[in-house]
Amino acid sequence: MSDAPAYVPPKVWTWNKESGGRFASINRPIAGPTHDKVLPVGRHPLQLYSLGTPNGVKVTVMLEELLALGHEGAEYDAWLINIGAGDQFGSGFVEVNPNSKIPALLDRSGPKPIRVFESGAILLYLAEKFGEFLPTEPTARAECLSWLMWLMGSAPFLGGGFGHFYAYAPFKIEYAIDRYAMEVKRQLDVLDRRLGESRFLAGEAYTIADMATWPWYGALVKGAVYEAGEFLSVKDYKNVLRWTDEIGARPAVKRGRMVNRTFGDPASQLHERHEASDFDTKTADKLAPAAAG
Ligand SMILES: N[C@@H](CCC(=O)N[C@@H](CS)C(=O)NCC(=O)O)C(=O)O
Repeated sequence: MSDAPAYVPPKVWTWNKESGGRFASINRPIAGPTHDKVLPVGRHPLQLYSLGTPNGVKVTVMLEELLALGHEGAEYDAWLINIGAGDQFGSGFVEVNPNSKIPALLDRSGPKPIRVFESGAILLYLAEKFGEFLPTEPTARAECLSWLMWLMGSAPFLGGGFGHFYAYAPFKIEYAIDRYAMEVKRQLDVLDRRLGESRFLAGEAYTIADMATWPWYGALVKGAVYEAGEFLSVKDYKNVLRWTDEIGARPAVKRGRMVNRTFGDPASQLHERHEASDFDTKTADKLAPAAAG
């Protein structure tokens, strides 16, 4: 094993603001707002404050799926929260999510706005509100909730563990990469075995468990996150690949993954979504074609 930089933990941990990691400028050991900022509110019943990361995409896919089924009450304004600039620490955002992380949802359809934070809770809230993508039959419902909770517990090992140490840490630590690569491959094998016996995670029907899992492990097996496809031999997980492709072909998924996206092909980035027509007229390539030339 290679030598890691020598480190002896002090008696009491103190905050090193210059830790050098990719997110050093936004990571803090304290909660609460850093500045006053009122959140914008659009005209639709649902206000989403988010960013096109895997956790954000879970919710925009769900909203686009609900709209595709004809649920007009699922119309939404998706506002961009720039986490690199610290928008998640604005007072208005913290009122909607005291945990200062995207995605956060405000349902203004009733007499009093209802806040929902944590992507898994948002999926469940929307599934119950509209009666979609959450089976009612007890066995399938239990499978759906089990896989949803599995994802919520597992993805931090992929993102905060493997992704952080493999792609973002200021130096490579073999022990950390090894530990999290092993866990992520184990998780991929869990998924692969399940998807070898079942078309979707909860059974024959596509549910919120798939919507939660696809933006993380689907992106991973396509080599789209952390440039780790080869390192993790993702091609071995054939059932996950089959499931990833089937979900990725859904029109609502194609739309959902564009919302609040700020990276990749400009034609795939819809920074804010306020109308269904925005997908045709307001992508980054169309809003700022002059910026390139
Ligand atoms: N468990 C949360 C995780 C959300 C999360 O980690 N969001 C990240 C972006 S993917 C974030 O907002 N990070 C900002 C920060 O940590 O300050 C959920 O699923 O909603």
